[in-house]
Amino acid sequence: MKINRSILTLEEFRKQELRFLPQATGELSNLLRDIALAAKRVNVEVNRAGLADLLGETGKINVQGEGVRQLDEWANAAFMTALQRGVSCAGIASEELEDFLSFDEEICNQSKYVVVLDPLDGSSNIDVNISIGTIFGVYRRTTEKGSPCQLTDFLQKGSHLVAAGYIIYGPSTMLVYATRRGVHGFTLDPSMGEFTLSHPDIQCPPKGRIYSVNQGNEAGYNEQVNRFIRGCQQKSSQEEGPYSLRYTGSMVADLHRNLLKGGIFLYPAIPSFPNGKLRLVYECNPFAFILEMARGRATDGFNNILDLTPGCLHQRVAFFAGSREMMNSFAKN
Ligand code: P6P
Repeated sequence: MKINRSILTLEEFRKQELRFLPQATGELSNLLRDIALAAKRVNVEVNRAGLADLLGETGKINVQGEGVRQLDEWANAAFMTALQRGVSCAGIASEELEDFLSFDEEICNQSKYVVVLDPLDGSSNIDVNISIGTIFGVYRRTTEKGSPCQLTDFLQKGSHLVAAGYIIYGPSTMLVYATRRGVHGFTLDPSMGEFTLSHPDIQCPPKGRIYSVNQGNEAGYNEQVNRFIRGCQQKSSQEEGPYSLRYTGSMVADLHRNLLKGGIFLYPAIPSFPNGKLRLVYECNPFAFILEMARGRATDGFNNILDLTPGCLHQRVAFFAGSREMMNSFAKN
């Protein structure tokens, strides 16, 4: 059956996809529904944060040593609730939780999936109205169904991801969802409260004119990174046309733009983050999976991100990701 790509809601898309996977139980499809439900709830709060006094710090410090904003906590609770009530997930690991959380209810223990989650990344941008996002990944658990999930379920390589995606809360709210069958973008239609298929079969252009890096950290970059950045700047004088530096300080916004338009995102190790700043389990692995499924690439400067075995939930890594030809140029430079 050929998928009818006219305006499809996420529900209709899920049902049509299941036709291609006769052996599927529908559990992953239900998990996607639960994530979309939480995303709609978070979207409402993000859109009214400025009015509802949900901005600002809670005064708490998370496991990262970073100030926890009210909306971070609220978003984490929204996704936890939707995933627990949806009973298609045995537990989660979240940026906002020091340890993983097993839902440990009989019906949840029967689920074959666990979710890794950054509920609201880039939240420092909330106060200045820059796009922020949720990042998620779905693993098939390695521990036995029927028992509570364990830490090992969450410390799998990114190459073991079954699905991954993000929601970007921007001028429009969009859910991008990747499986080994492809990457698709669904834009929230606020008039009916439904995510609708707006970007079928997303593929990252093999090269682009955008490089995304925090040049304020340049003094801490190694020679390979600085040589590549200089190369991007010098290309401005060649016939290929100018490169543009685009960096918002919101990973989801920067990587979403580069996924659609082509480009490279760099967050190297720096003295204040000697292992890199971004987290492997719930930020870099999901984006590496999405990019690889969209013909892009992601490394830590040496190894494919998806080949790394996480040592702990909040492990940080250097992260380079984007168009395949630009990534190859970076690797060779
Ligand atoms: P810097 C946001 O805090 C975040 O984790 C990512 O979303 C973003 O790409 C990065 O940090 C920005 O870090 O050090 O450039 O402000």
